Amino acid sequence: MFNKKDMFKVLVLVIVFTMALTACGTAASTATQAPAAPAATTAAAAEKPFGEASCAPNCTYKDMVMCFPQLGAESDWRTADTASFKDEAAKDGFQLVFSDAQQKQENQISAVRACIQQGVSVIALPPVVEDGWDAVLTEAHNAGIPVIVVDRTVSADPSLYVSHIGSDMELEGKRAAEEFNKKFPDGAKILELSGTTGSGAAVGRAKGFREALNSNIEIIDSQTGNFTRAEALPVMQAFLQKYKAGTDFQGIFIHNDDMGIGAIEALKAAGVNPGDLFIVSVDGTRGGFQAMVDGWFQADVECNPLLAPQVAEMALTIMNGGTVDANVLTNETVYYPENAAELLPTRTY
Ligand code: GYE
Repeated sequence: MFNKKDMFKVLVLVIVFTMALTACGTAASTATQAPAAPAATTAAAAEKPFGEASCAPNCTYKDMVMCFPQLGAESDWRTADTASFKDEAAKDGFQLVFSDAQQKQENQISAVRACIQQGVSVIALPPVVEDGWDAVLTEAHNAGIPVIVVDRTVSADPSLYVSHIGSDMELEGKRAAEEFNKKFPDGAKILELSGTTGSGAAVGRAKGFREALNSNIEIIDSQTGNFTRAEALPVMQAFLQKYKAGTDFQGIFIHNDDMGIGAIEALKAAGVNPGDLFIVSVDGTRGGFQAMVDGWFQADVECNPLLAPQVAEMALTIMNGGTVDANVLTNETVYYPENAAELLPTRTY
């Protein structure tokens, strides 16, 4: 019925028809896919790492505004920590939004809220206490602002912040306990002067201390001195009213050097030679080293306040869309009176 010429015509027609259909199909599918485009954009946005800034992947420190709602100025450790952040900002050239919460959580929360309002690039939060951060961390998260928890820890869900950088407070407590275990193999009675109630530093140190302390060493009393010299002094005085140094207790675990210095003052004022007791402190500040040189502290567990270089580097990585570790712990040691005099001049805080 069909000759070759007709066959050719049919073939051409079929091809043309198919092409038209395909074109229509493409047009049609483009049309039907059009509403799907935003979905594709949403998917891409969801894949974007949390906290990535619009300058990514080329953000520099000049693009960074870091909020640092410091918790207070209660100790030499804190002073050094504040200086570390201010120096780092000056060195790197990022803007630091600094505030001092005077050890009050509500002040820190207000400072964080102000930073969210301001639209900072990152919040480095040193939480005064562990609990009560969920609401404000959620607000920061909803605003797309990454939070790095610095120094002390929070009890909030880890999905609400990007990372934690700081010391292993439990390990510090364990290290202190080991000093007592070595000193008192036959057991002893001791006191504890602890840090701010509910703070990650105090909770962690107390926990690690108790976990590692030999069962023949009894903590007969534990009171907070809120990490300050001024508050530790009356607490030590009250201890001395209740317990006789040397008889009722042979040692004191003190959660930071400032409280240790306050306690030494109280001991001396009461006519007790602090060197007759076994005192172990935490931080490793110049004041702590001096107390070892003077013979008052028998060991000082290091806690390093110079956290800003790591925090700044991590913040920039986050802004550039990079991945970071969820928990970065500081490498630390224990210092002893033996070489305290030699090391004191090298101490920067
Ligand atoms: O040990 C103490 C300061 O949170 C690790 O706070 C910090 C502690 C430090 O007041 O001196």
